[in-house]
Amino acid sequence: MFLDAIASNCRANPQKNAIQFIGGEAISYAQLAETTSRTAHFLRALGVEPGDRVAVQLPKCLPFIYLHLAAMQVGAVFLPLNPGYPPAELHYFLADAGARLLFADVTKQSSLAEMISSLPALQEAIFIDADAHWTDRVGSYSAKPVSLPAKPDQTAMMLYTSGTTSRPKGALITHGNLTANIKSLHSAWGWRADDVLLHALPIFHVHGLVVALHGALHAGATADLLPGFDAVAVLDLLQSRRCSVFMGVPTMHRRLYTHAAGRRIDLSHMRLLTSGSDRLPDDLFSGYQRSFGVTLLERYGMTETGMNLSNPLHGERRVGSVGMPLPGVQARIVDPGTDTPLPNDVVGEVQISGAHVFAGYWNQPEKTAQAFTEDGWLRTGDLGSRSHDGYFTLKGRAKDLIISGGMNIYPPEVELALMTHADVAACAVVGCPDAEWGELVVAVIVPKPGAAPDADEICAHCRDRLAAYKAPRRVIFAADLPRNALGKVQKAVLRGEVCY
Ligand code: MCA
Repeated sequence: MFLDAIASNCRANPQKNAIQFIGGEAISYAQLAETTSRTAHFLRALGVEPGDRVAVQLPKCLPFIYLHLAAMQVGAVFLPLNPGYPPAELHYFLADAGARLLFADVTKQSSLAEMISSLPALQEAIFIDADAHWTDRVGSYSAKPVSLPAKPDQTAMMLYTSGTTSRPKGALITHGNLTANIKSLHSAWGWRADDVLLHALPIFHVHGLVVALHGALHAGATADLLPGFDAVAVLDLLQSRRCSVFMGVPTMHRRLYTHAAGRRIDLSHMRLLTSGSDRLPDDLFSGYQRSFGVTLLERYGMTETGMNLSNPLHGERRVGSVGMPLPGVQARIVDPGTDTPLPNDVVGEVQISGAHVFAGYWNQPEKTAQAFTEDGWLRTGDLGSRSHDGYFTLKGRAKDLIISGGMNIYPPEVELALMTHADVAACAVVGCPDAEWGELVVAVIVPKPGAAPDADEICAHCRDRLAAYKAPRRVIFAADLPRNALGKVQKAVLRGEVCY
């Protein structure tokens, strides 16, 4: 299991740095093992049992990482939550998950107090100063690992993904899923113990947590953590020759490329630079080669699966393609109506199977059943084709989804928030192409008769209910929306009208 690999790295190289916060604290593998175990005993003392959901809404900090590993060590289900969720959104996740414990930032204590009191399953909310020494809090607990060895089919984490027709669903990721994914990436990307990962991603998503951080810890490598992404700092660190691996979303790579402003900056010492979470634009792929002397490795994953497809470490990294199935992953292109496999070069739905594919959605047997074909393949909802030599290319989405800065935003969620505004009679949310962000959220609003809503106020209304990244960047007022004969908004027509 993934946790066993970390434990063996701790035994093999206890003094080596596991995690180094740039400009801050560094911890060795021995300290990681010891404090994780103390945290696990702390959780046990709080009454956490296997299967309990332990929610964590913290910034990128060491306590987050200890709580993550410790929750998994005691067989609990780790539930990471975006620190940007306002109380209303957080309430939904905590209530839906039936979280037993919440760890949140001390600065949120007063704003969350009322919301927390309305959650019967939540036994305790613990507010943490992310900058304080975590060891002070857990130092009195045993440093011996809690011996509750995880079984492969036991849920390790629950990650919420939004739906096109429903509220967000908790995807259940098992210990077996995590292990399959990390072993596959270890071999495909050649992770090495002497790698140094420069980590600038958020750690509440699959990308930053499961692909990047787990990757480094599983390899016995060192993860250099930045609290957030800053193009100047990242480019300096990449040039410093200290790091060998960097993983980003296209918006990050765009900002690095823009910052280089045509200068030739040699990053060819980097062993691996990956791009994912959204499509990598062709001009960025070639611009990177020209400016930095490196070829980005584009790959494709999902919250429900972790990583599925990847361009090769050695061999052709094909522009516009997300590569081939990773070891242990099966991928096929099918007719989405019949689930029948299609020939090469024909566009259909990408479907995936393998030991890395999640166990289902929390408390949603119907949605789980809909997610899989009769013969057990996961329907990704992404459209793509496969070339004669096995490279997959994504061609669009069957689902109504916006990807902005690598974050998935489901228009129905934003529309639901907009519809609670007193002046909104009807609305539709679409993604418009944007060079930096990939897509930007644009809301088209039909005001109620006599109402004269203000665009800024509409955005503020959304931010009270949803994380800021989901709020519209542009609001357009219209007399009506283009609809088909059944009254359904024609989003493709709308995009044609409002995107420029
Ligand atoms: C920040 N803002 C955003 C986003 N991020 N708006 C839309 N989309 C976003 N992704 C808002 C902020 O709230 C702020 O609004 C304004 O944009 C400008 O913020 P800025 O400081 O420029 O942004 P940032 O803090 O630098 O963040 C940009 C970012 C970040 C670094 C690209 O979004 C990021 O870390 N993205 C990575 C997401 C990721 O890890 N995705 C993986 C999902 P205001 O100022 O008005 O408040 S997992 C996944 O997709 C699968 C499994 C996979 O394959 O990886």
